[in-house]
Amino acid sequence: MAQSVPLAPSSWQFRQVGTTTWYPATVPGTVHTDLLANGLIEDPFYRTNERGQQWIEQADWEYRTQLTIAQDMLNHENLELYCQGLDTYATLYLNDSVVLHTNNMFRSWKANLKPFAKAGSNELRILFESPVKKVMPAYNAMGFTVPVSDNDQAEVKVSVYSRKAQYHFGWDWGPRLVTSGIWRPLYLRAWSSVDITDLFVKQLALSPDNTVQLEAQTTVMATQKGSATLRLYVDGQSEPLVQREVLLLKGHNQLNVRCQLEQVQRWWPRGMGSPHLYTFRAEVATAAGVQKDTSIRRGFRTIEVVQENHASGQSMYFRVNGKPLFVKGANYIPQDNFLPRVTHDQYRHVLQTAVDCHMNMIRVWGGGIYENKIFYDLCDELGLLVWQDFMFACAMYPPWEDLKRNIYQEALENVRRLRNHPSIALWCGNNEIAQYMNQHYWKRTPNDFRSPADSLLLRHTYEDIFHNILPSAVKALDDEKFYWASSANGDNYEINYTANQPKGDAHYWGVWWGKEPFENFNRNIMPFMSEYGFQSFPELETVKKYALPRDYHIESEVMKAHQRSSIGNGTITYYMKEYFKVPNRFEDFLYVGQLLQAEGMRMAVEAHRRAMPFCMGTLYWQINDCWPVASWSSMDYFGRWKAQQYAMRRAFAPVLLTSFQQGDTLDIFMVNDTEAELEGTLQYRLLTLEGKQLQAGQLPMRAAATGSTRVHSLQVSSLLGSARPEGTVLQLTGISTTGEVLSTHNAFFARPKDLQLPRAKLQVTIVDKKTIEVKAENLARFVWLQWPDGINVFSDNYFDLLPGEKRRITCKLPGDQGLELRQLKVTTLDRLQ
Ligand code: BMA
Repeated sequence: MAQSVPLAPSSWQFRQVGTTTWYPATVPGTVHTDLLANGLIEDPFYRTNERGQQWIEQADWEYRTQLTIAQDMLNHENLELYCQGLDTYATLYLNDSVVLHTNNMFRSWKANLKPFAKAGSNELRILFESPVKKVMPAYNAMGFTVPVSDNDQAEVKVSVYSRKAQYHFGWDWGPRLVTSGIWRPLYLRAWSSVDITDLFVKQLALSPDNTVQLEAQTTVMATQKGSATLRLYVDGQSEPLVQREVLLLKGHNQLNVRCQLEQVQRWWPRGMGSPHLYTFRAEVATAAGVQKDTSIRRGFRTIEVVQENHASGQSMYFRVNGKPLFVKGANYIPQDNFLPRVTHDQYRHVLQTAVDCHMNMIRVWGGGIYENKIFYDLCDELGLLVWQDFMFACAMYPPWEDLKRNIYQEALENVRRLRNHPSIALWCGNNEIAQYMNQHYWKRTPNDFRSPADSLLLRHTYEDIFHNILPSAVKALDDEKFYWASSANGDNYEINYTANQPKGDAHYWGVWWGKEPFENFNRNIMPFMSEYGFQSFPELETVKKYALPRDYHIESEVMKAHQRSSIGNGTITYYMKEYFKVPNRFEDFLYVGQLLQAEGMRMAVEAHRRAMPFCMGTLYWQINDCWPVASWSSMDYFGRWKAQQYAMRRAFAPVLLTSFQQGDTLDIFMVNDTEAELEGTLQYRLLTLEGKQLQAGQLPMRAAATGSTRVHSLQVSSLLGSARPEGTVLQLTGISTTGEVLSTHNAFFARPKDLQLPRAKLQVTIVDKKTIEVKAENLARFVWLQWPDGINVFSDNYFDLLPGEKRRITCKLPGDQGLELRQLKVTTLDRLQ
């Protein structure tokens, strides 16, 4: 009864409005990538090319294709064009008749082609108006400007006036490339009689004995009144789970049927169990035939965000299937400035990295996009929870009623689109606007506005969008989900680390923006840490992709064009001086910069985990990049793991030994995310960096389940005796009663710059084609193995080896290719001191 035909990606052409030549285009795509493919611009990511391409945002663009519509499609009662994403101000013409106007990149659109289509060839033309010019009349008419952060890199900041990905206008890790285009697929849909447009399997209740009460909500369009049979199937079974005779009315019908499933397997986040999924399919049969193309996947779990008052404030944690979960994860940004070219493999790589690093949550940050289906499908399958922001970040938004209506539709659509995914744990209104309002916006001088009323209007608009419009969309369509108005969000827009009554989630940027020492991660902890981070440069292999050897200096024009934080280079250098010796060679600077970032973030994650259960979540800023750049990412644009990524894999391990020195006391903690209490012994060895054992011993150890336990405290002065802190390392090993190594940890008593590192004297031997053994005679810090142009070739990297220690490392090389020592490059910190 319905036929869907995707529009061919290659039959398109495009041109700049006002010019005559049409060029081939790819759909889905963007203007920039089409210009690039035709050799009309150079790679926007290369050197400073971005600067010369700012004219593109000022132009209007047209796309066209010939749509061949078969007579049998035309014979249907309805013929529609589904547009999953148009960026942003588009007018669609079929055979020169206007069939649709759009004004929101985040919404999908449907055009009725029936009155305009003919059998055979039809011309579909899409006009994209410049997103920056389009809003100017309304911007000018307002009489005052809305406060927008400097992430919007233009003088006249118009990012907030359009419903378009905010990072397109620039960010402190991204270029300004304000693109346009058909960014998600288009398809033709022809149908008669009935069409199923949505299926939501709502979980009404999930009992302790794993019986789930469901309400399947099927949305059906019908062209006439009549009776029909609705059937719901689960997991490919031939017998329907429910079957109902229903009366369809002409137009929109929502058919809700209740049923239950017994002994379901629950969906568990990573680390708690397996993420079981069920497939549901709805079918509607009428006299005209059976419509059965709607299937969705669903997992059953309960997720609560628990906020309980206690003596020292208010908690904020996730309870999944009744069990408290310590959240480990990262913030995620769009993977490219040109979204349609991100491949499924790239999605898998980022999310698999998260899983490999023991994460259980990813935050989809509000300056990007509501992600593609593949993202959430993978999160569902991998057991990754999603903290989902609505797409608003770091700015106030204009007080326009039509914009608010547009936002409400956007919210309804995206909540509807994503509500079946068990991975979505929470909807959050925006990124940092509550905090922004408090810190910056209110400090504006009254002169910035015509009158206090303007300022109040913006405040009311904030309240309306984030406390009324968005939560009511969540409530209307997915009331089981928790809504959180803004991240970070403490008490009354205040984030006060020294508050007597801490509550909510926090973005702690005292490290980096405030130049506070990494050690302060131990002091600035709130119940849920949803952002903190530190920058590094990508490694040289990545820099080579956008810079020439003559650019190899962090202050060169090209390197600065790929460093968008106003304080970036200075801050990296400042911290490097504090913790490491600053090397002269560019390549070494990049390496040490990565170690610096890795050390800072390790200290942060360990501090947050030690603070469990007061702190119950930690999401670092940021896992990925949208172009090759110096940024806070732990993995660069090409998917290369930075040193931080390896450090995160260690720091997020389910069982973690960690230490923290305060004055003369070294506290040793065992953090245990498992549900079993751990018992065993803690072995310690104090060594010189050349391997002489100065002290050794073992102590009984017991670590609580799902918690952080201080298993021992050592007095540093008596431990070290006459040994120099700069010349010693304490090796800690947690061993279970059955002899299994639970975790190891090396504690140093001096910062890397002060360590008196002897030459590591590494020996690398080839074990077999894909395995090497690395052995250190003396302490080797941050062993970095490089393979020419390789991406994540080695099973571990940037690791320490104690004197005499050896490690086997496996290598991922394509096909039969074997390792050769002369191609392998090994770097350690001692060589740069
Ligand atoms: C946080 C984020 C981003 C920003 C990052 C680094 O505030 O929400 O807006 O890129 O810090 O400054």
